Amino acid sequence: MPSQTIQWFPGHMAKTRRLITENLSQVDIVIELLDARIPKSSKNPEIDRLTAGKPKLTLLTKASLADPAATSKWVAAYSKNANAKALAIDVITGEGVKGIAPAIREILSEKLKRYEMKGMSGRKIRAMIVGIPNVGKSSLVNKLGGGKKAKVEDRPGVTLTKQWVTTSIGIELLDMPGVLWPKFDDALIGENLAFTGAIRDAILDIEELAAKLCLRLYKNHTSLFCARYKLDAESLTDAGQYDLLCAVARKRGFLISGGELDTERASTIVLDEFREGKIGRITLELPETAKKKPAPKADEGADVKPDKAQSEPTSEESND
Ligand SMILES: Nc1nc2c(ncn2[C@@H]2O[C@H](COP(=O)(O)OP(=O)(O)OP(=O)(O)O)[C@@H](O)[C@H]2O)c(=O)[nH]1
Ligand SMILES: [Mg+2]
Repeated sequence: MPSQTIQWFPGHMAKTRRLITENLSQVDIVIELLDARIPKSSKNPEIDRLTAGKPKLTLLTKASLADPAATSKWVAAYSKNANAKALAIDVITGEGVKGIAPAIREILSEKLKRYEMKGMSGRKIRAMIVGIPNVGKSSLVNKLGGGKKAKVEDRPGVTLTKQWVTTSIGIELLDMPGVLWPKFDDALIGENLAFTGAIRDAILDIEELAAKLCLRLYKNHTSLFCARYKLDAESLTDAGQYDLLCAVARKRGFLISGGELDTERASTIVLDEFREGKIGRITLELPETAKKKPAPKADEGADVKPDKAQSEPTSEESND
């Protein structure tokens, strides 16, 4: 899978861009969901452009799968000024969900005061939920809407059109299809989106993707990765990405007829277990910090761009 050639932009995403633009005037606020494991890579630059000027709440979702210390740093990074508020949430554990309505009311406080002065204090707030595919938009709508009103599945591209859902917290939510953008600045963004399940697996080379993930995990989350697959970290220091995938297959006893390693099965296992949080609570990228890592060797499937501008968020540091 040469990551630059991932085809992630099916036709319905262009339609979603139009849906966002067409419905923006009907909402008071945009709620942008980012995946807490990849808060930089899951931030669609087109969403900022399409929703510019609207009040926004950023939610880092699936927080139970991410490293809590990294999530705190990202919440701070995305809450830099009064108009930009961020919260970490998880709809499965319920973490942070109760904070959403107060955060929305705080962001809209001036507008709500004006409504009150006009005797319109009962007016419902309308919020548009946007984000990349599979980030948890419909799950959040169901959580706040108190029922299974929107379809949820663990694959990208489930919601195909807009849907209004009423909640008991005085906020009407507009669930939207997920949207990616046509060109990634950095191949790592495409990989991160594929690792976390935002891009359909059917269009990816699963073995190459899983091998890349093994290398990322071995390098940056060594103890979690090696503990999960009972690998000896010391003996793998020179291993390439495919060697690591083979090591997983060997340890798990995944063989096909003739005694060959079943790396396809190992790939599915590694990707599934990463996505389910079974390897550990792992965040794949961190906001910019003063600390820099040394440049990786050119053939290592580099995780880190050490010479990126200070203002840009960095890739991960070890946070095992
Ligand atoms: N662990 C965890 N899983 C979540 C969370 N939110 C959503 N999920 C899971 O993520 C998968 C996708 O959830 P959806 O709500 O369908 O995502 P979506 O953003 O609506 O996806 P599209 O409609 O395809 O764009 C489902 O398997 C959910 O159970 C969360 O906070 N924590
Ligand atoms: Mg959906």
